[in-house]
Amino acid sequence: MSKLEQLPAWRALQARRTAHPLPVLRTLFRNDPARAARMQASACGITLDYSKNLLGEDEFALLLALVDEVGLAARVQAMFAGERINSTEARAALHVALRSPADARWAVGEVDVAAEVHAVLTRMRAFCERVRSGEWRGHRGGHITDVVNIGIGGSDLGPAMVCEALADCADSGLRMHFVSNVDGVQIRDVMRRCPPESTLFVVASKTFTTQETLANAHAARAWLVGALGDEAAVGAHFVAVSTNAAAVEAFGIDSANMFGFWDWVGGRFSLWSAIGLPIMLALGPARFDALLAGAHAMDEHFRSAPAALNLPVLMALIGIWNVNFLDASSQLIAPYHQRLHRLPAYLQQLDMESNGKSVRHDGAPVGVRTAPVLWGEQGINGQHAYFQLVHQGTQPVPVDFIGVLDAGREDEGLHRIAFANLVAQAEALMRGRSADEAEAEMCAAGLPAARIRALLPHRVFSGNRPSNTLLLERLDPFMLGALIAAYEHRTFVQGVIWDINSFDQWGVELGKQLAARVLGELDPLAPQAGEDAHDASTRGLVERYRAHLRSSV
Ligand code: G6Q
Repeated sequence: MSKLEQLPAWRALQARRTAHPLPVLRTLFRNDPARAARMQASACGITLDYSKNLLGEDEFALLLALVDEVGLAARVQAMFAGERINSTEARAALHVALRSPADARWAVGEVDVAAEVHAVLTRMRAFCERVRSGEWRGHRGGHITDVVNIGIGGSDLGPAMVCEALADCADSGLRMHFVSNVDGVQIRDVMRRCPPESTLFVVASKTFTTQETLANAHAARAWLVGALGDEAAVGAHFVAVSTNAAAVEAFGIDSANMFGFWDWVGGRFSLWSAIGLPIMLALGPARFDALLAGAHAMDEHFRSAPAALNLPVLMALIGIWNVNFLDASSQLIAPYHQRLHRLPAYLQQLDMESNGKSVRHDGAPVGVRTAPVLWGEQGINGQHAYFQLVHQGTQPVPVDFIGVLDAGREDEGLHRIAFANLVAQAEALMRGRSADEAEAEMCAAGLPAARIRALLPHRVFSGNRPSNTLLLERLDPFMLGALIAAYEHRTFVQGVIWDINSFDQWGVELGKQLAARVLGELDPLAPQAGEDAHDASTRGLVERYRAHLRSSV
């Protein structure tokens, strides 16, 4: 039995789960008129209603006790103090320093992190103002109309998601494009749409060694030089965001046009750093500052609010209950706002890359289930597709409904329809439809008794399916920053409870290594890989591709 399973609160939760049937939400709401008001918390313009979870008072109290038993406060302090909590890479995880005010004091070892962060922000602001105002000129003297971010994973998902989410307050007129896939399709689409003389490429890669990003960057560079007929054009059309200055220079980008960040910024926590350059280009420095301010406000809430009122802690505890005590193996993210349609993909990386681990800090097996499969897309579309399984499937799928109160546009009437659906879905999952209710509905519709009998099992919804509802007052930079930071800290808290390192990603490495080897073997002129190089299936796939190449020349 793991250390976690031996903690008194964990054991008590387990015992309750075994000895008591799950609470029935309809009954909980009926018997406790104050439940909804009590099981809410707000911070930074975001309200979390967690009352539609299968938690009674006792389970909730035990989850709060767990927070103390795992020593969360000390771990939070260690993160904010810049300790090397990413133990396997011997690095701090200090993304919170990226969004703190200029007069804050942060240090990693002897280094004054705050000064470095704000020096880069100052350079980013100056650069973005030049591009946005038209002062920055392309090689042929025209101003920039299109920005293409080339990056992948943490160097793509954050900026892509935020630029989309806040597109309504983008005022630069710049058209933003994101290229991450290396199959040639995305970059070709961009090349078709963008005029080379007015396109700026942002090559974003922490390591500047990532195969996909470098291959796309080289393709973009060849296209640009080919179109403008001059190698020297690269200087006016390429900037880089990286921690690897030497590799950036080797690529041909002047280090004056490189914006740096640091090894203590994990890729999936990096949108607040220079990786956010496309965001600042699209929205302007003031709105980027507001995004940082929202995240900082959530940081302050996270480190100061008591657990029972702490948004990220509550979200984490509910997740723990769902995963470890209700056996939920997935978590659905359902934003009811079109602009948030990339949020699930962003959160998928944040959570699954951080907590998709099976060993503890000390290398021993965790012993309990860790991160669920996180998935989703904007909720309205989901309702007409996969929500069927969420309502009537055989496995519990906890949902995070995310809604925005202020439509902020002229189409309030349409927005209201989306909001009504959010509320109705959460209610339907909670209430379900009993056999009596289903029968009464069919009787009222005049169905014959035999038909009612046949249909009844299909028309019953068990209900009692858990969900959170997160409401943002507005979708603006401040609240989006706060929302993202809340999920970041939720992930961290769960990592603390499971005693895993949420900041490394060794699982990504093996595939990368093998891909480099296979790429060489796909060359039809390269000698065939030896019998023992791969299993028969892998060898067969490689051979199939080589044969295809040979037959198509
Ligand atoms: C994020 C991961 C991963 C990373 C990409 C891109 O936490 O480490 O998604 O962001 O592999 O890496 P580079 O930025 O180094 O190109």
